[in-house]
Amino acid sequence: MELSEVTISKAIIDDFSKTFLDYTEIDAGIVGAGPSGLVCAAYLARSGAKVAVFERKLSVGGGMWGGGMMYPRIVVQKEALRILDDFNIRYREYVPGYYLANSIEAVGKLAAAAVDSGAEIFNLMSVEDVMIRQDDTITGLVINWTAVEMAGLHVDPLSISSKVVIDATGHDADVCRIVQRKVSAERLNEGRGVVGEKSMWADVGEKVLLSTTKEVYPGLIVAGMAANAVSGGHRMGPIFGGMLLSGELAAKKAKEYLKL
Ligand code: 48H
Ligand code: FE2
Repeated sequence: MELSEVTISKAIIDDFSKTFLDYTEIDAGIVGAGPSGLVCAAYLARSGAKVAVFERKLSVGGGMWGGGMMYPRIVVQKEALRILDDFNIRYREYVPGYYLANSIEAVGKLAAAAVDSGAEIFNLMSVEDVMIRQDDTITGLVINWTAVEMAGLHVDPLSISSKVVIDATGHDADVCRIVQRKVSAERLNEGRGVVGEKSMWADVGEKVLLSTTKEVYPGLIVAGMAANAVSGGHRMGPIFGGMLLSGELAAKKAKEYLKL
């Protein structure tokens, strides 16, 4: 059989265009495909939600690939081992209470779990705005190609309707900052707005994630490092149990919001 370049092109354009069209209306829009966003996507999609993850970069995985200072290893604490088990990520005990995993294996398996569960990942797309209706509820995301943003081109974005939005954008807490600009700090995060993250303190930073992971504005749930950035939680360095648990908790809160 002689291969046709045009058939290859048609296959790609046809399938992606149909998928993109289908995902203009979704249950949950997750912004950021770092560890918290991927875990959230996997658990939400498992419960039957129509889930899309929008990732600015070419690669998924956010800050997990690089482990600690480019040593591709992550540390995970006992409380989060069940999530590693769930996604078949291998680990070993280093000293009591500290478990080591390969950061490259972890990203690969988290991404596979999200996709296997039915979540659709859109890479190379940046969320640049949100839709908010009169009743102060987020109703969707405004997206554009990252390449447009990088080239500084004046190209208008497209919009996706989403019943719930999860900000999993890491240190920048991008979506929360957008909402703060578009409404006001007093209407976000129980009147506190985006506080900004505090200095390194792994123990406190990890533990507080379970309370900073929450709905900060109607229809907007914040997860992972963004959760601590919004509520003034400490950073924690390359220990990732909190990111995994926060992604799981964000999925639970989104499920409640969606009444699933
Ligand atoms: C589309 C966007 C946008 C946008 C950003 O940084 P991440 O890995 O986020 P988490 O919270 O899942 O994990 C944090 C972890 O990696 C980390 O940095 C830790 C534990 N740090 C501790 C410390 O002390 O430093 O991933 C966020 C993803 C990235 O891939 C971004 O490209 C993406 O979100 N993103 N995608 N539209 N507007 N903004
Ligand atoms: Fe970080």
